[in-house]
Amino acid sequence: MYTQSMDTQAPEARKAIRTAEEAVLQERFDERIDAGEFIEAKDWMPDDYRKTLIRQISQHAHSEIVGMLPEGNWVTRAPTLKRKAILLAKIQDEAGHGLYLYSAAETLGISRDQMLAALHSGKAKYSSIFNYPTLTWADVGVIGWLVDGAAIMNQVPICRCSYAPYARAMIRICREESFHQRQGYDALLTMMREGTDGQRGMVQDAVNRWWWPSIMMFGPHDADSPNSAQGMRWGIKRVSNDELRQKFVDAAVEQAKVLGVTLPDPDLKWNEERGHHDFGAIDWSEFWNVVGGNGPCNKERLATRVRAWDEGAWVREAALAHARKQEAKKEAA
Ligand code: FAQ
Repeated sequence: MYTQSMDTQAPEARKAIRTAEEAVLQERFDERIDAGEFIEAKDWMPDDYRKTLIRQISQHAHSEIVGMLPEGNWVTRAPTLKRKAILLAKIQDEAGHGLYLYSAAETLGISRDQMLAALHSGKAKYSSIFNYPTLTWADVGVIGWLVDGAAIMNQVPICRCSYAPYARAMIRICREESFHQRQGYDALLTMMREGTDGQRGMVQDAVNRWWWPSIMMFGPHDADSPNSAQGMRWGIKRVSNDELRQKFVDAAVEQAKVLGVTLPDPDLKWNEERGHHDFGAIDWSEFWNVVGGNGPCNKERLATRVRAWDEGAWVREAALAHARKQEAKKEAA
């Protein structure tokens, strides 16, 4: 056939040309990363860079969506109309963050259905922190202070991530996260300064339960973090897990003093030589147990997400039918 007769190169030769072309593209990509340039969706990128980004961004998106659940538990029981309105706005923001992030991941060639299927089947990870229960109203304030606080510490450097669509999404997300952190801290300050002894006790109890899981959010120690070295090389990760955790601990100690709560770590103390706070050993067996699906609320969180997806099928179908109708109208006009 004509096309075959034109194809004079042997498969090995074609492979060698492709490999040589890829080597040039790889070199150009490395130079751009070294120069601190941003990579856009249509630019050439190595497969592993693409896979790493899909992994991280989809996990991040799932965390935002599952992260709506612990606080959602308190919408109907918020103590005042003002607190209820603030909490609703915050939870809606988290949904928006999930949507920006799913969109950013889609630019890498994965579909939203694929990502959600991975979440619903329990295959995909999301942040360990959202597998803990919210037992009292003080938990909502502590999530804002500590969980959003840790999230911001981790996410500000991602605004400089080498993959531009992710970096752009993060700029907007970080602005909203600072409001989230402040609303949580403000709710706790009110309870500590204007509340009863019982309410102050609730705040301390919530801090005791959320402190360790919050510092686990940053992931394993650098020496035990399999993805860190390559993530840093590619400019996806700008600051290491341990450095971010340390910055978070240093900031939280001062904020705890203003609030009037103690952090539940007898080994937490200022180290003059290091210019940082030392802190106690993290229970990594608890962390990996939660990451592995066996935390206090993993099963409940996943079941809630799957139920929401199933019960929302009619909304997706209606939206598609509406879009098809609009399209047909446009064509007929
Ligand atoms: N939970 O080698 P590394 C939020 C996994 S958003 C579960 O260090 P990497 C907003 C990790 O995936 C919170 N798994 O991995 C909000 C990896 O497993 P894999 C989410 C974790 O990627 C607030 C393995 O361990 N933020 O809170 C966790 O270099 C309030 C080895 O770890 C982001 O996702 C964990 N905590 O570093 C919403 C930020 N830590 O995938 C509602 C973007 C580690 O190889 C209410 N992500 N693992 O099977 C990142 O910055 C990074 O992915 C890290 C992990 C730092 C999370």
